Amino acid sequence: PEAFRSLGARRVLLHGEGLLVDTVLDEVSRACARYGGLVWHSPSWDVDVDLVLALRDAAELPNPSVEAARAAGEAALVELGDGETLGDEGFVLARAGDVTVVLADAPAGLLYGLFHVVRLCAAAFDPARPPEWHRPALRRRMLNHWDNVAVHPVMGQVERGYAGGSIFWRDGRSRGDLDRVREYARLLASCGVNAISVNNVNVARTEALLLTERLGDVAEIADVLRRYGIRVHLSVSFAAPVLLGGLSTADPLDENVRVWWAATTRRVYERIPDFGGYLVKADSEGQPGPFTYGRDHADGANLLAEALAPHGGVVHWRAFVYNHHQDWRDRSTDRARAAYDHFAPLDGRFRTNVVVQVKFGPVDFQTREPISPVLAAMPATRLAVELQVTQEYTGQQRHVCHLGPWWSEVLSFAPWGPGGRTIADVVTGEAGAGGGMVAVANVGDDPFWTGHPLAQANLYTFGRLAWDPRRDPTAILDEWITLTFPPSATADAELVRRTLHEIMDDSWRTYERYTAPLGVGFMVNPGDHYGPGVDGYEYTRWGTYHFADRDGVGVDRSRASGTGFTGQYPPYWAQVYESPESCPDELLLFFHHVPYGHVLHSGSTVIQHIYDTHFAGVEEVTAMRRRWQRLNGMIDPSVYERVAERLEEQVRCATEWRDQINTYFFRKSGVPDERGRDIY
Ligand code: GCW
Repeated sequence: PEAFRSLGARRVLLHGEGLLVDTVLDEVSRACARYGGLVWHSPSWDVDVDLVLALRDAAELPNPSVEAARAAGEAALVELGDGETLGDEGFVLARAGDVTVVLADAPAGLLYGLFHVVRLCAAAFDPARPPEWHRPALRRRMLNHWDNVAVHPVMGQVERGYAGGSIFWRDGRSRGDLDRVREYARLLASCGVNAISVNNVNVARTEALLLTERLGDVAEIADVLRRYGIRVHLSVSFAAPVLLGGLSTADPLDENVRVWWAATTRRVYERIPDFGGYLVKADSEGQPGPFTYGRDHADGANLLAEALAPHGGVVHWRAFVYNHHQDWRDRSTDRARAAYDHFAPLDGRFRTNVVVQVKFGPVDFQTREPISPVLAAMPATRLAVELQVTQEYTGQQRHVCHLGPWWSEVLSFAPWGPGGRTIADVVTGEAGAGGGMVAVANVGDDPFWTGHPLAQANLYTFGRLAWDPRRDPTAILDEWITLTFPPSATADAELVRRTLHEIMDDSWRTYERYTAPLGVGFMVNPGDHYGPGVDGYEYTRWGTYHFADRDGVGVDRSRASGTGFTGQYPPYWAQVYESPESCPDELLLFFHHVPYGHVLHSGSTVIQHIYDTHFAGVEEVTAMRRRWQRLNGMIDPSVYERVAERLEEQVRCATEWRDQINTYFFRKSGVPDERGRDIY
């Protein structure tokens, strides 16, 4: 609420009509009621104001200072050279005399403009502030909830959820607490998210019913989210025609199946006119899909796309397809290859309202892996990159792990070689027609929303990066810190800010240091994926192996002697990754099996690197804990305590990682630590 102080103390005039304009009015009114400001909704013209929020369709405005502000905004737009293309969500902010003006072409632009003013605080009213305009680079900025309606016997209410229960569902039904959903919508809009799917991609029986019998529950959520410019999407089961429709097949080329999807989808739009579309996990980890009928994923996706097309909906079809029944003895199958092998040949066959949603890495949201080659292999397909805000493999919201720098590396990766187009360019697409950014959500019914209060920064950063994927993640983090820990009577704001940067800026790299080394991945406990389990997955069916033996470690994915995965990249990276000499250190064990004595570019051997990074990682976490203690008494005690308690756990768990990894590799290799530190 503090962030609204600057706005709420001002005199604000709002001009325009529409659902989202009403939302802006409500936001401004609440802020003004709290901090003593005033608000008018046109046509009250005879007033002096500090801020005007107006739709540009207004003809001349009767109040001279308001009209001057509007004219200044228009002039700024012309000067900025992009006057005609603010789009549905963009806005311009300019000053005229003592007045700040926000102009937009559509109500959503005003809503985002309002939140921009809130973010700027007093700076929005600085007379010297030059004009600026903003428009999202990506049209769809989406979160996927892996929330179950019915509690799943293993996964619970939220699959891979680390922030309590679902904010939508409890014990098999809708929670009905729409106030919480409303606050959530507000939170999302303030960081730019405009689409969410409300149920798990693993669709079980109860969840399948959301498409039909329980559609009313989805409609209720949609009614709330709509007020903040957010569309609802639904994860559906590919087998729905059989499960729900009583058909004998879900074959995508069967006429009755097509008719069923068309009719069912029509009913969805009757209830939810702005419904976003379907999200599908098919032929993956036990979910049904087109393979059952001898069809491919283009056939499957196009079936749903055809049903959605008349209503303007879109299918997000996940590329996360691999054999999860691999025999660990089988060295010819490589899970990293699977998405490309399945999808790249289908390029050009997807309808225009299909977005193929690709996990950022070829395996599974690891702390470090290369960027998925699928993102460079389908120029004729709309591609979205999928990130994981929920920290399944990055500390499960018990560890501080700020993921902005990692996502930024993903987005700025240039798959065709340095200086070429980037992943951000791919998902933006020509004229914004790309598939956008999607992330698995990290929010639950926890009082801090995300379990770890500092994990909120990941949610915020995702939204801001989806708005502008080229932004510096540290600047985004700075924004979040300033908004979340505003100056107060008891806090030295600068100390708080500096301390949080010290704790968070490099926390992803710290996490990388004390967990699985050099890009090899996994080494987590099977099932819950928390904490070290070096051989946890080594002899399983999941296709995630490290192949450590007494001589060396890593997965040979070269073309010369390995699985050939390197060949899925365009030539520049295919060559760089192919040889251990040119492969970047941080990915060495992802691409190569090397001896423990192999010398890295850093000058260290692999084994010594493992020891050094693991000792360093724990020291860094201990320093985080110490730094946090400086803030005792300066911030809300409940936030302080929650973070302090989680830092204890992080120190414990990082120590466990360090000792298990170091001991494991010492025992395998027999090579002692050069510095003689404790290895067990
Ligand atoms: O990372 C894995 C998770 C599964 C998840 C799957 C997916 C929803 O361990 O819990 O299932 O990815 O992305 O579909």
